[in-house]
Amino acid sequence: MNEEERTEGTPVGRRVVLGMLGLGVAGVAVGASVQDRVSRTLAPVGPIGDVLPAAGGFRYYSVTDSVKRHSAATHRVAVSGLVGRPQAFRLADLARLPQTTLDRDFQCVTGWRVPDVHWVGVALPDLLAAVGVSPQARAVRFTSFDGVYTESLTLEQARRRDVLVATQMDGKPVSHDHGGPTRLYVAPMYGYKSLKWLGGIELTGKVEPGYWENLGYDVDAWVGRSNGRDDAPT
Ligand SMILES: Nc1nc2c(c(=O)[nH]1)N[C@H]1C(S)=C(S)[C@@H](COP(=O)(O)O)O[C@H]1N2
Ligand SMILES: [Mo]
Repeated sequence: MNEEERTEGTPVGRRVVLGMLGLGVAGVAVGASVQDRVSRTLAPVGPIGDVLPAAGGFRYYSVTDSVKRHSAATHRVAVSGLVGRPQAFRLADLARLPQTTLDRDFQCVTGWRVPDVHWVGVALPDLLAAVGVSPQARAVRFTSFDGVYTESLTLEQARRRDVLVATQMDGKPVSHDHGGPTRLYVAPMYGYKSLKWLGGIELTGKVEPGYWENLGYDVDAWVGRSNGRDDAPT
């Protein structure tokens, strides 16, 4: 898909050089923690790359040019629609709900994959239980405070325990560039389901296709099953 790759201040050339040198300490020089992981996992170019496993690093994706930062103190996730008790959850409210951890790969439909990412957050079924889902609800719609990106799940998918409102990634609060303070993490599906900058969760009567789904990608984006578009790059 045609997401813009954002390199967030570190020139790709520099990262490639660091990757070629194979420096685990590269991230120290780069500074930012997430950049650390990006640097360490960037596959070296050239012949060396051919003999090493294809270790994908995260790309930062955003369909919008810039996204307003939300502070951890004032950020809210509003749960609304077909629920008994609509509520805007602060991070402190989320922290009082049961916490779920998952160690899973993160896989973009375009082919890059980051192995074994450590996620912490509130399993979506626990959040849904806290607001009480109305009997008419069939689906969940997610909105980003970037103002553009949306996603959806059937209610059955949303009740899986490997779907999180993630607040931590690899031992730290989810960074702004990775969609913090709160992002969705849908472990069994391709990365485009894992909406960043999560601001709204609405229970609806039917699935409303999300941003990429309106551009032709599968609503059911299971990794390893029929997926993406027929002409999707691999
Ligand atoms: N709001 C928003 N969420 C998004 C996207 C986006 O462009 N905007 N891109 C999706 C895609 S295609 C992928 S692969 C992942 C990438 O997550 P990352 O930027 O943390 O690597 O975010 C997903 N969630
Ligand atoms: Mo993606």
